[in-house]
Amino acid sequence: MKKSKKKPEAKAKTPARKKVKASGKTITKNKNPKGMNLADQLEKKLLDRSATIGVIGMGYVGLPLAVEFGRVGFKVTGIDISERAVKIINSGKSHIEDIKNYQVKELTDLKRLKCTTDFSVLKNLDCVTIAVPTPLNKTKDPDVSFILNAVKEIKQYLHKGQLIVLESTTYPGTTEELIMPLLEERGFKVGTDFFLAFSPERVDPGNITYSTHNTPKVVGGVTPNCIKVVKTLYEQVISGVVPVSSTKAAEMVKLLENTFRSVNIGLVNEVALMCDRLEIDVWEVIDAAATKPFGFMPFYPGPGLGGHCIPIDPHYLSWKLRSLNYYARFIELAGDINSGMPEYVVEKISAALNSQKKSLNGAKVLILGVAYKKDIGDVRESPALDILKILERKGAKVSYNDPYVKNLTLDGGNKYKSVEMNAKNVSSADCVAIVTNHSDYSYQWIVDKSKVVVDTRNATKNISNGKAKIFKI
Ligand code: SAJ
Repeated sequence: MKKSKKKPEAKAKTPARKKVKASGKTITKNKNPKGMNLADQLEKKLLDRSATIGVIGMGYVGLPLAVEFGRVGFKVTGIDISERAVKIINSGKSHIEDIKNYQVKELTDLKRLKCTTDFSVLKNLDCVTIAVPTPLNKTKDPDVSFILNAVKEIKQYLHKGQLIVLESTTYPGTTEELIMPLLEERGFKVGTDFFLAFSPERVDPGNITYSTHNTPKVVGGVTPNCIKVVKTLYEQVISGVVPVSSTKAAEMVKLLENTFRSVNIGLVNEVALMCDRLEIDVWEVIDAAATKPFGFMPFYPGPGLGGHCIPIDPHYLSWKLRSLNYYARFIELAGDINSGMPEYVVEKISAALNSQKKSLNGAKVLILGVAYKKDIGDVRESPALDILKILERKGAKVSYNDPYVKNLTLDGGNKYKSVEMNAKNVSSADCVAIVTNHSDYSYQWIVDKSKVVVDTRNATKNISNGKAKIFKI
């Protein structure tokens, strides 16, 4: 019998390069010890940073998340269908306001962040988070097509030991009723072969206090192993991971957060309509109520509800409940009131023009601020767009200024360019309407130069009336 050749004693390996965890504990890159199940193996790779992370959707949620993972030492692959976004990020730049270029460049230089439109990279990724849009379609029903497209790609490359996390806001049940069956069609068992979880994003665009790394993260898993690995994943980058009992609970947490805002904004918008009829200054009333140190949280009236979340997410919840024969009255009522605010603002502009013996038809109206909230440039679902459209329809000659939004195309096709904020443009307008209260504006100067001002944000609260008459909502 051939003598088996004894393998020369393997040379003692130099100890694996020690890496120091953010917490100061050293971690070493060991081989996966025999006998660990896939969840334990993934957990170990997360702790020693050898796990590879994928983020599908390089938008206002995905890019900050990718940056956080890259910053603590993970190798991150960003996946997006937009060639433009991929190109910008790979060139070391950011295409979203909350992430600065240097934050991307740091990581691309270190080869810790690379983006691609090629989903086949998924076959080499240990963890994949999905941060794609979840809009409403024309009939105000959930449009989960972006999630489904991402999941179909993931399914193709799903492999043992992989963790899939949905972050996009969606109706309760999406993860386990829609995604899980699709992925299990590959013959893998969730919780044993692969792991599936939901963790709502809580990005507040423009918020300089709270960003991804210091906003507590709720996580829900399909099985105990799923919750274990998703908790470990986010614990590497976020202080405060909050596990809940299921993915449905985690999906519902997010919808409660945003429905809470939408309903309270709807309430305060209705209070504004009531105070208008009572000839009471709603802003004074809210400020006074806000002096109550307990049991009250101020919300403020506005021109309507903008953004890609608050006007939309609650309708994911009411849609799901309709399928269970329940009518979510608060959500629908708040939606009615909030979506009626642009019309109310136009009524105020009409009243302001009347005070100057002018009619809306033919009047020159200057809108200040078209972003959906102050100090950002995002116009998605912005009520300013509705106000512009209604004013156009009623024959007004509309222009706008927004330091964050240089150009604007209304879905009807009309194109606008932000006009200069100069005395000529302001004084020549028959009415100036403050729709987004950017901090850049000098409100005293605006009131001094305007014939009449409509203020939808109480931006002129500290301004002496100047020569213009101020109409507040
Ligand atoms: N608005 C009012 N009155 C208020 C507060 C807001 O009219 O008292 C309007 C705003 O002008 C804006 C809209 O409502 O048009 C939404 O405002 P928002 O402050 O909720 O801002 P978003 O939608 O950019 O961010 C929200 C997050 N905001 C906060 O938590 C403060 C949070 O609800 C979510 O984390 C995030 O959406 C999301 O991604 O879901």
